[in-house]
Amino acid sequence: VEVVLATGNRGKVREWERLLGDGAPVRLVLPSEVPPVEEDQDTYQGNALKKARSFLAGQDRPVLAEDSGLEVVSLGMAPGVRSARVAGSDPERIGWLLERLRGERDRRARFVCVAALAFPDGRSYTFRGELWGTIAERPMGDGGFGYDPVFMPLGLDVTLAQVGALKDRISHRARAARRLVLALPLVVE
Ligand code: ITT
Repeated sequence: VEVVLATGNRGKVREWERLLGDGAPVRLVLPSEVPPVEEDQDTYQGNALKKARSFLAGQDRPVLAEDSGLEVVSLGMAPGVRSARVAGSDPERIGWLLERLRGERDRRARFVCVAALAFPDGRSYTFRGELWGTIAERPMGDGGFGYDPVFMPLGLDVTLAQVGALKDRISHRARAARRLVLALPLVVE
């Protein structure tokens, strides 16, 4: 089945292409432009559904969109759904986070991804994945995107920006993608 991927984030596009690449029962279609949608919902699910549905207009194929974020325990699970809105560039975001956690011993955090699949007939389904870990004292590695250089998955002593292809097996996005692939035969008509 052909699925249109609606995201303006290059890092996400690269990962979804790998996650739903060879072997998956999906052919990802990448639109040349994805108009920004105001992410004003207070849940990942709400924002993911809003992004998927807003791109559905004029489409005859199902649309996949996702909303994701980083939740830090000692910050009351912030920045969470607002992760893309703190500071500007990726390095600025990381600076904002490390500044806030300076001297903090509790560095527990999790990544969350909610993928929404919306169909032209009005149906939609969401799939969630999480990855727990800790926030490093300083950025390490240059793989991935966003907060990856400061996120150390539980049980590893390197960051997500240092794990290479392993990210596609353990990430919040990989887990959401796996659930989507498992449900796919039951939800496509
Ligand atoms: P779209 O809405 O167009 O998909 P976006 O970048 O605005 O792109 P989000 O609103 O979902 O996407 O923002 C999620 C932010 O959380 C993202 O910009 C990163 O800063 C961070 N994030 C999400 N997944 C991540 C990952 O796998 N690694 C590192 N940071 C991640």
